[in-house]
Amino acid sequence: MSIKPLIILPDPILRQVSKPVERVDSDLRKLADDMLETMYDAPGIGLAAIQIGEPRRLLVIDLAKEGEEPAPHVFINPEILESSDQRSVYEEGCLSIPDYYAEVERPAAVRVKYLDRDGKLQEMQAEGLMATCLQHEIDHLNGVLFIDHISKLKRDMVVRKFKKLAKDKAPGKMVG
Ligand code: GNR
Ligand code: NI
Repeated sequence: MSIKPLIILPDPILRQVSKPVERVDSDLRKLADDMLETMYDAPGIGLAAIQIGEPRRLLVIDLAKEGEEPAPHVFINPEILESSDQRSVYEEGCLSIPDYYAEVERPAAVRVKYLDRDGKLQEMQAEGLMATCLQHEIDHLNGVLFIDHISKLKRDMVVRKFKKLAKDKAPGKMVG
């Protein structure tokens, strides 16, 4: 297992639409394990493959709190089958947009189908933080970020800040 570097805004990789997984084999399970290790190290509660530069429709989630038993979930080719009319608001963050948080309104509950790490078809009815996290991660598979759900004014501010940070860190950039 290994920890992979995270892709950070404004890297255009984050805007790629990920491709369906064709085969759930040991290579794919290795990628899922690397994603879990990278997520735990960050730390975060979810991670989409594109956040480590792999444009495949695969995401991992673990909502267990500190001190609890880990509860890793692997979702392959997830699809939202149904979304509730009821909405809920969560303060979201993203490992690809470090240290920025904003409230996002989304359907409060979703029903998803996906393949598990054994390639078996599964369905899950999710609510609360699991529903929010699944929607946040499935957005990543479609090149969508949580800042796409906030006001344009706030989004432009965040993107400008991260563009400046990336420029200041660019190789060849001198101090002063
Ligand atoms: O670690 C994460 N926390 C979080 C909090 C509220 C809503 C969504 C998330 S997902 C995020 C990790 C991440 O960037 N996943 O793509
Ligand atoms: Ni994210």
